[in-house]
Amino acid sequence: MKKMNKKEFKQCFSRRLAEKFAMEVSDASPSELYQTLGSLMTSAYSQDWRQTWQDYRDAEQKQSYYFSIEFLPGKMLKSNLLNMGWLETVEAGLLELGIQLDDLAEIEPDMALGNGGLGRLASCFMDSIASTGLPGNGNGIRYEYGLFKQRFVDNYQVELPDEWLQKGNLWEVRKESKAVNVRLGGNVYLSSDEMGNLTPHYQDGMVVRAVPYDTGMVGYQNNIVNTMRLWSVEIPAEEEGNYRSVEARRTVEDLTSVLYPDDSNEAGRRLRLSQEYFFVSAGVQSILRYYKELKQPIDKISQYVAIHINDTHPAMCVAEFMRLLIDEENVSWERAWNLTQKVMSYTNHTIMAEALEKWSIPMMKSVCPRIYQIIEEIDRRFVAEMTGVQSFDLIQRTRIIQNDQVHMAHLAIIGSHSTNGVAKLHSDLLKSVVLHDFYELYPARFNNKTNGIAMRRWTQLANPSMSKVLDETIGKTWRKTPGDLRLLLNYENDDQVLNNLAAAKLTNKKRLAAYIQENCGVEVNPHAIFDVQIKRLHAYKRQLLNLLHIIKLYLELKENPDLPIEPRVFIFGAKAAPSYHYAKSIIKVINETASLINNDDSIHNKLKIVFLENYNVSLAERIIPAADVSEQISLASKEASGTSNMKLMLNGAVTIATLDGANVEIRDAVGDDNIAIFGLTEEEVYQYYENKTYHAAAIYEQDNVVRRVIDTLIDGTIPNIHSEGQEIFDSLIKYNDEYFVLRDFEAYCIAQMSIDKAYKYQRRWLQISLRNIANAGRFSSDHTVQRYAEDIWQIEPVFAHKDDRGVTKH
Ligand code: H53
Repeated sequence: MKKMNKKEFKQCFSRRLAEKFAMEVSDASPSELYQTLGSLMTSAYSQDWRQTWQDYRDAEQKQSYYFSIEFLPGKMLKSNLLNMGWLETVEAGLLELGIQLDDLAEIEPDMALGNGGLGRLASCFMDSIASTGLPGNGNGIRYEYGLFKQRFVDNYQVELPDEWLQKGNLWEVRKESKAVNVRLGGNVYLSSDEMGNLTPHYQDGMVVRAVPYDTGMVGYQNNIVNTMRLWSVEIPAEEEGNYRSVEARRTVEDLTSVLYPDDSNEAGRRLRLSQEYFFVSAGVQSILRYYKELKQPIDKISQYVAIHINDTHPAMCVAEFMRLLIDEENVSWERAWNLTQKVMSYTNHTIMAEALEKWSIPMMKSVCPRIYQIIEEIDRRFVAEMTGVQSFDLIQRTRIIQNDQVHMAHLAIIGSHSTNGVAKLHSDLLKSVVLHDFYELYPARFNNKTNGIAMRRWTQLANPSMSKVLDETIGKTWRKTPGDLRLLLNYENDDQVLNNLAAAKLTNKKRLAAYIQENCGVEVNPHAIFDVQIKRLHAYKRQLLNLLHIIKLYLELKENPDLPIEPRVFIFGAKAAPSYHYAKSIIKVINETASLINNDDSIHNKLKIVFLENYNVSLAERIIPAADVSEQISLASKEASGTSNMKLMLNGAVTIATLDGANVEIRDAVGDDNIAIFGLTEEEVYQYYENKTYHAAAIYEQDNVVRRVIDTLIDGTIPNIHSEGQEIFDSLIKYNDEYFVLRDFEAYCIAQMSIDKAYKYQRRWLQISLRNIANAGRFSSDHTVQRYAEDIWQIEPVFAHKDDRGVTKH
């Protein structure tokens, strides 16, 4: 990519502004300036984009395709500038033109085509795949409306549409010529020739056009630009006549209109199934079309193509790939099946039963009848193959079609060569409990790939103050090699370094405090502990446990305003699925508790609660660098991995956590003295399930503290929560507290006390914080994708084909 100095940049920028808008810098609005900068950037990397593509093709490299129903990149302006190696020059050049880069960055809407961890992980992977020079592509849906915008009205969550495309999207390129047709609905019947070959015949149904929009995924200063391909639906020109009515057009447009706002919780709707088939079919068709251009025999396809199924949503890749091979390419079933298993791999992201997709047979038959036929045949052959080898019960439990439902995880496991979990504990649980039957059948397919995060976004972009201290202390190699953060351990007794880190944290806290003041009208003390829980609102994540502890502190302070606790600001960020009543009630109760506590002068500002609206990637970039404490308090066994835990640790926050998901590996990385662990272990949780000995009501009866705290939900202490307070109270006492909040309450309070105590000894606290930063390097997603590349996809970086300056050798 062309490097520019400041002077050249300023010239180019002014010239481009004049060409595009016929304007001078002084006349242009931030939006026009943003458009200008963006267009300068895309034209600068487009040559590398084309070259990368050509290199992969010329070298006939195996490529991976990451199929994900969600991608959550957030804003791309600064991240692309950083990866292009332009950030400093552009920032300084703009400043000389009287422009703040951050003002332009603000213009860009967050690209929010995902709900939470799953989508964000996919985007961290896209960044890392390009940055490590791996030939990998993304494949997903270009939703017209991203995840809803959250507002609070009367302390309730209200959802507004996210019209992110309204002002255009300068990063995407519409690729009309790469469009494919996708068939949905109707009927299909098979005819057989004298050789017994079956041919499908389609009747009715609809054919829609899938048009790809490609976005360049710019690698970190390596001249590689990969592609994230998102599909949008259109009515094919030749079918216009069939779509005259408004309703008929709507049915088509709906396909890529909205992202389902549920996170790890399936809605099981027909439209969702149609969305899944739409992007699966479009993606697999375009892969095959490309492969055929290479003129290689079909039997070699697994040497060129790896398809990754991210959670079960794209599991139909298995059947669609089979369909194309047998129906379109005339490959026999056996050969096609062999190739399919070699090409496909699958990641499981949850053990929550309600998130493991199952589709009713009638629904699947009506959305994608041919796919259903193929799944039926896969299931029939699976049963036949296993009969006599495995027990009847095991076969019944593992087959794809059971009780009139199609089990998508079963399809993904049976149809692929690799199944992985996303943290050690999670992968172990898959083997020992959740997918144990499959582990018995296919032990070699199971593996772990602990999640990771795009280090550059979560340090260099989000936390420039800390990054500067790191540069001054350990040099700059950590920017490319996050493992070098360990060098920081040499400075754990260096007061100067500790103070510099503290000063950087304070800068970030002041910045967040200003944002809080502006957006919530709440004044917070930047010297207070900033205690952060940011993630989707879900009962298993236990925001309620956090709230109950806050209420306990409040009651204690009311009794004794001089209680010697460190002032704390509890910060929440969370969206609830619009249909998730209980989660919305928790939001309401936290907000009402915040109003009560924040306006109570008698506690001398020792406690504040801030629930920031519309938590998204950009807000995370503001909150995380300012955090002192990271709340990772899900019920053990329920959080597959978590990734905010890694981001917060990297930014020096101290974790208070259960031994769940990747918290276990964070504990191993920092050691017991640098993390506050509490609560039931996963084994203990399973024991309770087995013995059925948990009685939340008994804890409530016996424990005065618990009772006092819980009663505030229903005794009027917290105003305006009449029905929500009762609902939550009942969930705990009447319905026996599904996520063991009361059981873990005391242990949590003790762990919180240890946090309070540790913070009092600032030097020791700073040392703990430093050790967290120093040990976070292992959670780089660069590392994670390299493991996927080597162990699962068998793909290699293309650096081999480039010299040191990134110039392609021929
Ligand atoms: O995926 C994250 C994990 C996290 C898990 C999350 C997730 C979703 O966001 C949506 C669906 C799903 O099955 C899982 O809850 O623990 O860190 C990335 O692996």
